[in-house]
Amino acid sequence: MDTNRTFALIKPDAVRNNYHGEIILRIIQAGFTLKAMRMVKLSKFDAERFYAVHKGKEFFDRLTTFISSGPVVALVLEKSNAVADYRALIGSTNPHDAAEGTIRNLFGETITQNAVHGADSDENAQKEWSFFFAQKDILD
Ligand code: 3AN
Repeated sequence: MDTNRTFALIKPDAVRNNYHGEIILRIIQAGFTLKAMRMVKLSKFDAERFYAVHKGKEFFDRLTTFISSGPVVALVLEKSNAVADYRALIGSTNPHDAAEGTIRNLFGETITQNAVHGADSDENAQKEWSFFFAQKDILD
């Protein structure tokens, strides 16, 4: 399992607000290297597949409608301790609880429209980037 890579998604609210450039800059300045990047608009069907682990939860429809509402930027990021360090950089799921200076604190609006996603384990990171990228699209 690759412990030096994680998967990140810049969500439609951040792209709509033109925050995606600044978010990528902050990710790079925090020491991550971009290994793959792709901008895409998901269908509702694909959003439901991507967030399948949340199926049945009260917020599932709200979340998948939102994620398919506009373009997202999918990223594969490399750094030692990538999963944990990226989650520290973005802060808590709810922007109102996210620590000062974190990406969700700076750019998130609500628990659904929270600017970015980050994989929560090495295993999920790999599953999630495989949803957006073929192996050949990811730099060595
Ligand atoms: P995180 O992205 O911080 O790992 P998860 O995996 O628990 O959070 O949730 C996935 C996404 O579902 C979150 N990014 C958030 O947008 C949304 N979400 C989580 N909990 C709620 C909730 N109670 N109400 C609305 N949306 C939620």
